[in-house]
Amino acid sequence: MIIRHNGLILAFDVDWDTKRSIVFLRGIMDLIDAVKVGWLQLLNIGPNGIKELTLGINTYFLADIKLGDIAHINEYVIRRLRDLGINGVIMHAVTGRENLNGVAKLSRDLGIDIFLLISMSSGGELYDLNLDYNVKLGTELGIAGFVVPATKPSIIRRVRSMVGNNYQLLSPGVGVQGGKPGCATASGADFEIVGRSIINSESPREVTLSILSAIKDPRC
Ligand code: O7M
Repeated sequence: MIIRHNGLILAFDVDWDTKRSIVFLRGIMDLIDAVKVGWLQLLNIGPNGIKELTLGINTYFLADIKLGDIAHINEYVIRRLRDLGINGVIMHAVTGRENLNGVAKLSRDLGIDIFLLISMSSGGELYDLNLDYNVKLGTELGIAGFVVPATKPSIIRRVRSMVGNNYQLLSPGVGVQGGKPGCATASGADFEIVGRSIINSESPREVTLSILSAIKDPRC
């Protein structure tokens, strides 16, 4: 479970080296609740670089590789990510129960949170056609929460009404993709996920503060 202080997760989609990454993160760490890393880190600084980040910055690290393979591969990846200091992992719901069952149990045993992707901020029409099925699947698997798009507030409201307060809802698509800061929170999300609006800004701290003020007084 991600501890909520601010309601904001940084999508850290950068190809920077670890030194530059750590300096940047230290500048805004007090404003964000978790750092989402993924393919950009894996392909640029590699697993050892990710480990350096998780050792260098004291926060919750969410791995977004949208994992979605057969059970045996999923389980290997989860174990390796745990060794790198990762706390939570985003997985595709679309692979179905058989591929998710074992990994959900393994993750609980290892203390890793699974967040299931059940809709997408762009496209994702097959997900949206099967929303109820995937939400129910997630609740039966005993995962930590769901990824729901800030660009589709009606989906956030629907998922929140289905799962109550027992699951965390993480919402990407804020800013560059069109989601208005604060709207996902107003619709029922626990965390808004923001990347480029912060990372590409000349003054990341000021932008982050203005997003936080929208999250504190959430509306669409
Ligand atoms: O704020 P952005 O648009 O620069 O970044 C959005 C991040 O959220 C980026 O890291 C995407 O991979 C991720 N994301 C989406 O944009 N849309 C989705 O439907 C799902 C995700 C995702 O899984 O984020 C947790």
